[in-house]
Amino acid sequence: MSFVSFGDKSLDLSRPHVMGILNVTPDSFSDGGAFTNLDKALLQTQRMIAEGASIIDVGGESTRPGAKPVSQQEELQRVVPVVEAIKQRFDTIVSVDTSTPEVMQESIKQGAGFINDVRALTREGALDVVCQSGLPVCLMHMQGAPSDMQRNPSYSSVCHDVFAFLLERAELCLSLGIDRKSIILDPGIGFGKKLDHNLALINNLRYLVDKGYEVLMGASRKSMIGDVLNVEVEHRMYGSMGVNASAYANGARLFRVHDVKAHWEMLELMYRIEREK
Ligand code: PT1
Repeated sequence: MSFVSFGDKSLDLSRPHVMGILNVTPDSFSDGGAFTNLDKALLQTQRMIAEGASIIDVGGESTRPGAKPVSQQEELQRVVPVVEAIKQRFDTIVSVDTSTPEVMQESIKQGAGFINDVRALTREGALDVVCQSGLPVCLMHMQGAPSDMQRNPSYSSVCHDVFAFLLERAELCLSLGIDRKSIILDPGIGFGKKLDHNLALINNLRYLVDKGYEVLMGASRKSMIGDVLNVEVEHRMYGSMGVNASAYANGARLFRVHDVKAHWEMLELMYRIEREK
């Protein structure tokens, strides 16, 4: 067993966990802003918990390719009331998908237990907030910014470049006193990456696990699945499960997904098989 504390709850990261996606943006890429009001967000939360989610990931900034930046005030107004409402009603871990230190801080006050930052704590003040909180953090790699990251992604060696960046950010966190087991690394599927970049990163995830870090995979319904299968976003669940099964086999233990039940069942079988020596 390998328990990591996420605020008022802890998770055994020797087994897989599903992080259910809760977009509170009006322009989300796959559920089209279906859950912008609080009641809908709570219903979706309840459903994802019932389907096996260990963590609910609340995000108020769309980071899909082409997405426009959001103001700090707008992000605060979208995210914080939802974090508060979930923590009042459900016994679950709330993750906040943000790069903005003020959003991190206010969400932590409302009981958020995990900081998920697609910019790996590079915004001024973000490192401080996370260090002070003692909470686990997900550090993700992105090349460029969402508005233009898919224009012409290029690397001299994608695995080398991405893993070196993540390890450098992780070592900075370690040096500031964050526990190694509280640092979760994420290659950032679709964030300034072509198909072959994404595939190579997934195939080589074990490298990060061997360095002693937990790995999070966020590939649910993304373009890389459309690129391989030629299917639209609403038909990417089976492809997502293939990617995530491969990531599990390569050592990932946290899975950020839309289709919670399907992934929970797939991962539970993989875990049970792996345990029986
Ligand atoms: C992710 C992630 C995230 N992805 C983490 N947080 C998004 N830790 C938001 C596409 O190619 O992978 N890890 N938060 C959503 N962003 C995208 C990016 C959505 C690319 C779609 C694509 O389709």
